[in-house]
Amino acid sequence: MRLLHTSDWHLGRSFHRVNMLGAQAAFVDHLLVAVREHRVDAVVVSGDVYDRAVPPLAAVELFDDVLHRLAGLGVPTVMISGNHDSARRLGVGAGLIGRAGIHLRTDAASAGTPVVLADAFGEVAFYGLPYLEPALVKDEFGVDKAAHEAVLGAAMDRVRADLATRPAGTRSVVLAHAFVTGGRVSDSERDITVGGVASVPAAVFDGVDYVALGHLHGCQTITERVRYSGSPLPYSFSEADHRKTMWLVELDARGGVAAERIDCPVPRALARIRGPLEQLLADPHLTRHEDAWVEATLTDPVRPADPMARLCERFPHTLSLTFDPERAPGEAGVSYARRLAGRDDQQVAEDFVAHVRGAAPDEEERAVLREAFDAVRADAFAKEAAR
Ligand SMILES: [Mn+2]
Repeated sequence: MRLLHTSDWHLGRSFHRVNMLGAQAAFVDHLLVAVREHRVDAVVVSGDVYDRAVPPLAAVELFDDVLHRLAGLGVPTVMISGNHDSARRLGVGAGLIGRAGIHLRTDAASAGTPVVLADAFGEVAFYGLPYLEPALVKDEFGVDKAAHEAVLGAAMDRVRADLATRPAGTRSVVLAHAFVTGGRVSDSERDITVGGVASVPAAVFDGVDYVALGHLHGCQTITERVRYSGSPLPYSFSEADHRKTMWLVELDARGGVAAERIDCPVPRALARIRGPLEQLLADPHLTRHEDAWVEATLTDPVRPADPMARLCERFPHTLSLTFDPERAPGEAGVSYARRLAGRDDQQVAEDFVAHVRGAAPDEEERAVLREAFDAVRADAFAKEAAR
């Protein structure tokens, strides 16, 4: 069986000030061409279909368009909700849409109930595990601890239990929206840390033939059977070196996996450039970036006048401008942005405590901070989900 695995469309999201709907529509066209060209048997979409709980109308219309066209091709599709989607909103009409062969799985309670498709070699069970917010689903799975590994592990126990009741040789595919340990992050995924832990070990997925992951926006192979497709479009400059793709997965008669990458259309290249303004305006090596979406970091010790307008004369698609002045060695005052780079909320808060009190927080204080951040995140997710 030949699968096309994609995720993290984030329909309705923009890239800095650029509306990406046109690029998202071009991706959808490309997806449908790929489905036909490669004679795909099933499409799997692993969450974050939309960028937010209540997406703009144009995004909803694009989603409606892709559903109609997939149904028109007669290619079965399995989709789950991600942490950016409102599971309940996305799931409205799922029963009816399912009759057209588009299977939306947005309810944690149906984790152990697969969509069963078949090819010449027999049946393939597709288990759609929507994004599982630990605090909201721990009761559903009867686990004590609101932790990603606990709830996903319990959901996978249901998958394995169901699979054990099926005829020997039944192949299996799991769709999940999660951060698996070892995966590389970018700046456009929303933090899902709970209890100081964001990721789950790949071993929670043991026992199934292929795991189609969503959440991380870079295409990556965790193991031969556990892969991220990544987002089809970049949503941050940290993705400047990504090659945006989908996985074309061949599941053989015995559940063996072979996968190749199908490139997505590139609306415009991304470039991150850094240096003093005059150098960026004159450097001949930067000619190749003149047509790119540009993130410029100016290192001038003194902020030059009108930098955005001047940069745009050479790089008309400059979208982001930051200042990181170079200072003489020994000179104090590393920029605030540089001090925060790569640090998560917890670390910033711990640094703050150390700064104002003169002593870093102890283990108990760190736990209090962690609980506060977890509570804020869980609350924000629950509010979004209920919109
Ligand atoms: Mn995402």
